[in-house]
Amino acid sequence: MSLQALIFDVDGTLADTERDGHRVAFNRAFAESGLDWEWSVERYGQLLEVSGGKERLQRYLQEDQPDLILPGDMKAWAAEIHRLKTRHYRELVQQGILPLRPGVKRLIQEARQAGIRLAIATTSAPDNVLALLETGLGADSPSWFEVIAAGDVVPAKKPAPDIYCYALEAMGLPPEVCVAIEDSHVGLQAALQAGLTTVITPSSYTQNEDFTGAALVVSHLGEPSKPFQVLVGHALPSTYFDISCAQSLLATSASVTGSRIDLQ
Ligand code: XBP
Ligand code: MG
Repeated sequence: MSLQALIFDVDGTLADTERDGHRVAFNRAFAESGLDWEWSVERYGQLLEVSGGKERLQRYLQEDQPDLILPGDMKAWAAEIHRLKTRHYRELVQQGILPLRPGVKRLIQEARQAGIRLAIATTSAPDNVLALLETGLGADSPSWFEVIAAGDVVPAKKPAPDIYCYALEAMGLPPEVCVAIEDSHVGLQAALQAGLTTVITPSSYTQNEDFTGAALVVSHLGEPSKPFQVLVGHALPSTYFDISCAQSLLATSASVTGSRIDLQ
């Protein structure tokens, strides 16, 4: 199969956004709402098991604030806090404190030059994605992505495959011609269930997660001057992740799938 598109996750993959971005933005939204809650680095790591900020907030309420009496419906309350959080997150991103991870910009530029199509599949809210792209890659960069599948566009968030299926459908492509780039176990489950060959670049919160099923796990996408470390799988002779590397992963996983079919 010939590679036609790369589908990028956002948080943890494009940039390490959770600890110093989303977590801090939540804490600022709590303070702005008169709540004396402070999500520590450790507690936030546990809450990341739930994807989606609004959903994460509801999990926190159930587990840590069971006696809290809300003025109204929990979902509406979470949506309002989340609206404040999104504003704080955008401000943090625009301050430039969340740089793109190694190799992200290079790979996106290479893909554009090679005519490989680009998409985003994330649980994060669309505003967050736009802020990160515009700050990291330039004001016109959102238009480089044929589809930015984000947030509530599908009701079932990762690990459900829905957001990847949505992106594939919007591009009119089957999964066999695309490679997904993720950083987490939850994201990997979503991509695999959508039938995608998946590369993992673990982020600070996901270092010790289970990446069984990934085609390749590398420390980061790497640069010619900053080689990646291969954690699982084979990438030789590449020392950084490029289009030819994505192409050969696709060819390998196609032959694996083929041999599985042959055995049945
Ligand atoms: C990561 C998430 C998001 C962010 C916060 O998404 O689970 O919920 O933590 O963003 P991904 P929101 O790795 O799929 O990019 O508060 O907007 O949900
Ligand atoms: Mg992620």
